Amino acid sequence: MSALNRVRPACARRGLATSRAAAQPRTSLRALLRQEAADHRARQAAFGQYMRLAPGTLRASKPAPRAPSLESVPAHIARPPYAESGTPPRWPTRIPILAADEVARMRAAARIARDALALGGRMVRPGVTTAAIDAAVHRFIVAQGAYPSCLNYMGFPRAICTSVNNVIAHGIPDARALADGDIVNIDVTVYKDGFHGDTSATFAAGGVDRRGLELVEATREALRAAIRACGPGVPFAAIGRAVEALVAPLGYSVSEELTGHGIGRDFHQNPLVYHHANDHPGAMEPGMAFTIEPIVCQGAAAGVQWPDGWTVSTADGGRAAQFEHTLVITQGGAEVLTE
Ligand SMILES: [Co+2]
Repeated sequence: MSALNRVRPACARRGLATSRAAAQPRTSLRALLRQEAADHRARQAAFGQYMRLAPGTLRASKPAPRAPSLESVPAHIARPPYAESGTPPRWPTRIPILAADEVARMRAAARIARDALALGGRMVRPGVTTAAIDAAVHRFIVAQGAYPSCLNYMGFPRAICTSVNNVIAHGIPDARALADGDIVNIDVTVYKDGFHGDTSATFAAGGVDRRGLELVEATREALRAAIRACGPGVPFAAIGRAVEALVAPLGYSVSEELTGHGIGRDFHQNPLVYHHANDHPGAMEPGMAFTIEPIVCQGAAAGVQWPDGWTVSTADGGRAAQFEHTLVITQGGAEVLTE
């Protein structure tokens, strides 16, 4: 799961259908529909063939909001401190340096996350709901004696995030069946023995168009390039440079609003890991653990937050892809814990 830097709520943005109608009460419905059809054709030309999701897309199938169900986690499983309250502890200012035994515990959590993600990915196909994927991944994680870290993190209602097509991040699994041609990011974080491990990948449901597949492959490669850049003494800014060097020439943009993050005893902690070209200070040291999780967008990377308080989609409707690993800096480079 990404750390949220800043995203404007959907209602605060101009140009959405509702605010457009409100701002221009004299525009006829026919003119609005004509404009919408023209916008749709332009988007298809630019971004390819896929179903664009909007809050309304889910209205019919979306289950009523409900409190996260902690009963689905057996009582013997150790829970992170926010599991009941929903409120995570304050971020420590310093970046923790993990000892070898702590890295070993984190590696165990990370491998459960890796296996849970693989299980979720194997379920991706047209007709399967993201709620069904969530349920299966949840069952797998608790069967390993671990806690699905997203559950009730700041009130998040499910075990995993599922982000489809133009959803940038933090999509809530729901009763919408995946459509042929969807791309879906599944984001899994697991808490076990006092440590979190966090990983995500973007999967194809059925036949995804060429532009979608190219976006997914470029994002996968951007994560690989960013990991190759890591090592002791390397500035954190090298991550953003590596990602941008790969995706900017392809015409893609990188989200600045959602970032990677330190991880360990806390789900999210310092440092924030920026994936866009930046000159933020700080360098990697052996024992530091953090995620790299670039979100690469076909069009502009600016996001809008849906009324559910979680889902962030692109403002321009273009697709977004994301891959994520948790790594720890070693004396000689970096170990990817979720691989
Ligand atoms: Co994350």
